[in-house]
Amino acid sequence: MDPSQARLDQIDASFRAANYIGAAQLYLRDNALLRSPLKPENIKARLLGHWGTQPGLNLIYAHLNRLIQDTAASVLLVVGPGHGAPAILADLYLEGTLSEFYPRYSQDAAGLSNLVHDFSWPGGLPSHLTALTPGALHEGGELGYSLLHAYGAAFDNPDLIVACIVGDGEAETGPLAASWHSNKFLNASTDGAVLPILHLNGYKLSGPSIFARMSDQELRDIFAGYGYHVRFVAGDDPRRVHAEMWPTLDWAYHEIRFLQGDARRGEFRPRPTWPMIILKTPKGWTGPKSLDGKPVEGTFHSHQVPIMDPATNPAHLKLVEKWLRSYRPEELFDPSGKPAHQATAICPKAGKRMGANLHANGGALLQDLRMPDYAQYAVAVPAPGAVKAENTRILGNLLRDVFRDNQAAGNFRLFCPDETTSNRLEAVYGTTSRAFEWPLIPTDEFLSRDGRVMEILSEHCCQGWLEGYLLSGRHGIFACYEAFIAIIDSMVQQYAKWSKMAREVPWRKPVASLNYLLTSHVWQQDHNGYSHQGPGFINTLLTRKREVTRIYLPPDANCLLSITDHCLRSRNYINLIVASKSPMPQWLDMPAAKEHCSQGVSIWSWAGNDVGEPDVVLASAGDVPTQEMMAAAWLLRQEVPDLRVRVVNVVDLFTLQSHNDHPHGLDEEQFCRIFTDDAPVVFAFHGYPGVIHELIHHRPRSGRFHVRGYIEEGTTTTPFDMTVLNELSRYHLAMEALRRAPRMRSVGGDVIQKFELKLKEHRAWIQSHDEDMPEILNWKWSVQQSAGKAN
Ligand SMILES: Cc1ncc(C[n+]2csc(CCOP(=O)(O)OP(=O)(O)O)c2C)c(N)n1
Ligand SMILES: [Mg+2]
Repeated sequence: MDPSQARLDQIDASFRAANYIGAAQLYLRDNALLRSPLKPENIKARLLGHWGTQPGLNLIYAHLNRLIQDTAASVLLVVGPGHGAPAILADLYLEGTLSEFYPRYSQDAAGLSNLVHDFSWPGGLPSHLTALTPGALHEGGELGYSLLHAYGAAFDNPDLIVACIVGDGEAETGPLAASWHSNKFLNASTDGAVLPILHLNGYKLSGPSIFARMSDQELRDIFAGYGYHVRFVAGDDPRRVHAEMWPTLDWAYHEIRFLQGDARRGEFRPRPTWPMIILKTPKGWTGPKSLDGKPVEGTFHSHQVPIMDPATNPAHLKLVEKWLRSYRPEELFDPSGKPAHQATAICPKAGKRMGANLHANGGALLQDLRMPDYAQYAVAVPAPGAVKAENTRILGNLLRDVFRDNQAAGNFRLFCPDETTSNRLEAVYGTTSRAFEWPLIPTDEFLSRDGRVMEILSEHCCQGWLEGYLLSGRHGIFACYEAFIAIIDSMVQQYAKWSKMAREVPWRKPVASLNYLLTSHVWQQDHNGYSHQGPGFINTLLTRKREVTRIYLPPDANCLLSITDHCLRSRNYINLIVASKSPMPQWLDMPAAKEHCSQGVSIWSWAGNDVGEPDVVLASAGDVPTQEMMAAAWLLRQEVPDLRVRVVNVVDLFTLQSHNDHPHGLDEEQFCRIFTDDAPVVFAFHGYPGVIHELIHHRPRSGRFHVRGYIEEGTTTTPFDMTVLNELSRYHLAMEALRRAPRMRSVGGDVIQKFELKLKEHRAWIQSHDEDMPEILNWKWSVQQSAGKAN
């Protein structure tokens, strides 16, 4: 549609109104409509927030509104510079959604006054976009993830266009730099579209952006290489920029529809080139040009609050007033304080407003996953330890059928940095494949346009896509090498913050949980060694809000099935599952596994010999530690039959914490029923020992817990040697039990000496044979019992 002057004027009025409301939020505690001269007492005591990015955001918002009016498209907006919250709040206010979600911000003088006052006020509106913001699924506090969230929301949403504003500073971050490649995974037929708008306002916080110093040709070239067709909109005269932005957005929209139309008729392009806009407007555009002779507009000096002392400097107060009045507020609000028709006429109506887009409140659209009965994938366990299995390979069968059963709904994806096969989950390729939209060649395996496995060698991309996918109302799981999940450590911290806040926002509906399957874990790195050993993600989740995180360490395949089923059905959690991919002894049959997992921790009475009071409790969490602890129990039964041991297995780590500190924590009575009141506990743990000490800190006599875990020893060596190096081997555990059990102090010495000799023998053996001793390799749990029953 050709730009009409009347609607260009409406766009400009909306742009001015939003700039006014945005700037007013930074400064004014009252006198929001400037109906009297600005006085020092109208100025907030603490001047917080960011101005520089705001005008660009407002320009884009107004023009997207026009596009929606003309096309009725469903547009979700992702705002990379989340520090521009006052701008977006102003736009939401003008379109009316802010008032609908928060009646305190009604479209009248009182509502506007509240909005302007509340921004950055204690208990008021935060300085960034948050879960409180209607229409938002992206915070933009920690920069770098906007484009990933945008693509995550677009996958499997064929009718959605996600407009994504990327700051030119944000674009320098690693995750953002990697995320341009997301278009190689976007199916033009079955997915929606993403329209990146790179906002070249020239500056970051205190320096120039790299992209802003590149020539147009260099920018065109780099983005053409990424598969984008760039058009520029540039200028510092709002009227001219409006006149350019309108047809450029129309062009982008038609390019999107053109690509989609072809694909939806079955005519896929081998290399679809998606549109992208580079918007070049000055940072702090329309704000104060200079301050005390120093340029402000068009420089990084406009990044935050450009004039900091208007309450005490009368000349600066005048400058602020002049700036605010330059938007002509008397034209933008009617006498009642309601935004004037001219300023809101460009806003779409009802559900078409970006603040009302339901995809930003994904829980409102969420459908349950159809879950096959996981018991049908059970490993038959005729007796504890009688068979071995690769735990993740068994899980692959369940995931394969989750894909099968949810194919029609198209709401489940697996995200993985190029390791689905290595993680032994390749059964999933029985019902789906890996997504890839660019050219395929005959030697490719498990690769197709409609694959639902998202493989890119970027943990950042996997995490960001999954977050966007979940927050827009779908389900997923992220399978990753344990050591390298730390790459996204701060991303998950940010996600946990969003999740915590979202729970406190009544209109946000629960979304599917963020599920991690960490495998190729610390104890099985004989192939890769030290660099691949890092169980620290447990620590990361340990310190997040207790409402949000869950940590599971299933000891075998049947427990892994049960736990994964639970996690995939759950809502609003961050679930961490750590599981082995190597052949491991299987302990519990399916009924016992179900029971054990539902309790989270239980006594494996079939593995111990305590009748009543044990001398020592042998506890473990994690599959390899459990194997070593079972072997330790076995050794002790052979060598010291008189010693009464109780074997305990922990699958849900938070059961250890006090129930006052975590909802999964056992109450004190349950805890003492399992761990006794005062017996020493030797604990074999998957991760860093300090984790267990932290969890049991409030438990009675916590000093009786003696934890063995990963102590940062590693190299390329045999699997058993990994446990030896970290003093978690069966011999170390058995010796610890003998040292700790009071009755054994006088009699355990000989056995301890024997185990120490075994460790020496082990060292010599692996040096000359390059593999573990036969008694380790061939060890099997052998107390003749039926398959384990948890109790
Ligand atoms: C990962 C990360 N590093 C640093 C910061 C601190 N920071 C906040 S805003 C900003 C500059 C952002 O520049 P740009 O993306 O160009 O946004 P705009 O110019 O639109 O404000 C920086 C460095 C951050 N928020 N996130
Ligand atoms: Mg910038």
